[in-house]
Amino acid sequence: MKKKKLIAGNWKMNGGIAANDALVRAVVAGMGADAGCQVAVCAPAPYLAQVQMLRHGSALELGAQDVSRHEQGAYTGEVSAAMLKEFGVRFAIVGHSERRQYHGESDALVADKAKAALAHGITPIVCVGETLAEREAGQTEAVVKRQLAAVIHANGHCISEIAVAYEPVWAIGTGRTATPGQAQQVHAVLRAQLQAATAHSDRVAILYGGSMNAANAASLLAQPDIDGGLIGGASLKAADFLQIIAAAR
Ligand code: 3PY
Repeated sequence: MKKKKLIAGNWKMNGGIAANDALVRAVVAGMGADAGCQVAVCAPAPYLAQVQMLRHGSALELGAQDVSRHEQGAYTGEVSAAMLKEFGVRFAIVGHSERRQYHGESDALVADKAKAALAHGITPIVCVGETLAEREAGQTEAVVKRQLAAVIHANGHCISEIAVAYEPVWAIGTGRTATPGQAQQVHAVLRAQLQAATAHSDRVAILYGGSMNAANAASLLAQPDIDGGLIGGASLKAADFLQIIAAAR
């Protein structure tokens, strides 16, 4: 049976009570009872409860944009995996390049966050990707392999329970997208790395992220090793997000 693709919206620090209400209602109505692929929205933490209520009874899944490496305690501002789980969170993005870049997140921290999510039955969407300078220096493969290796090393036999998102940093929020060929090349490298790490690598969805939109989704999703998308700006517009979902069927 063909594996269902996963389309996850990353709202980033956008939204508001009224806007979320309209967006989620439109997405749920447009998806229907069976979207033909898995669909999730990763909302800012304060809105998780709202989205959880709005999605109730639908096929839309809930995701968070980050998770603490810690279980509980004196970690002001942090949100634990156990807390996310209580709100029905199924996915948590970890290691998005915006967190690596603006919050100094290391490979080791990202690996710990993935571990914390897995311990509570939440699928971490582990983001990897190279900067423009790294691409131009021919380091793309080495960078993404190093980032994924840290997560593989920390998570051992659980590694088949993660999802991976290849997000070239130069394609994030820039309107530039990797060509389907460029993306496929990196996805194949990640696939081989996962195959070497686990006999169950076929369970791992490898998503493409980085300005995927309604216009380019079909050609990216047609690549053999692209199992879905992590969608930024286009996930904030119901019509665009629904077109991407349709392309993933
Ligand atoms: C983008 O599409 O720009 C993203 O960063 C998705 O996570």
